[in-house]
Amino acid sequence: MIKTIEGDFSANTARFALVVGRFNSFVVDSLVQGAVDALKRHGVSENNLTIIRVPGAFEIPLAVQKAAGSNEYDAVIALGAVIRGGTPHFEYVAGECTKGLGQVALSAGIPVAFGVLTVDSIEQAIERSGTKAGNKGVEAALSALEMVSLLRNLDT
Ligand code: INI
Repeated sequence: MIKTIEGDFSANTARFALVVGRFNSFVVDSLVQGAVDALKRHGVSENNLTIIRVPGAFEIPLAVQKAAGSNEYDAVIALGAVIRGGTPHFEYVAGECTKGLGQVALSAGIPVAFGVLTVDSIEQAIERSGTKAGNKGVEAALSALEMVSLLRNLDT
């Protein structure tokens, strides 16, 4: 028989930090709303949710690293939106945010969920923040919840 180890959505006493970029807040607010709603619908209490706000996506990795190292949380959910403009700025912000979060995710010791949109247009951002392409905040929150449970199952 094949042994399978996986997580589920039952870790609803876990504590979550949501690290949120303020930039493009009209989109990011919907990601936050989706993430909070998803966690609450799975039984997570608002008392176990902390929102940490940073200026933009570039600042997200450092705040995630600090939150992950604080022993206050069981998982960290990064939420932001980088929308391509007419300048190369997008590439740098999106690249550094993604690279930084990848590094933090491996060293954090707790799950770090990636809910940062990197898109070409405002339309794509809207599509991925609660309209026809779902809500990346919901996805990130559910993956954090599942990963908390998986790590517990891997530890035992
Ligand atoms: N920050 C974002 O979160 N999204 C963006 O689309 C964005 N663009 O395109 O400029 C952005 N820039 C700000 C950046 O994250 C930093 O806050 C800023 O450079 C100060 O360090």
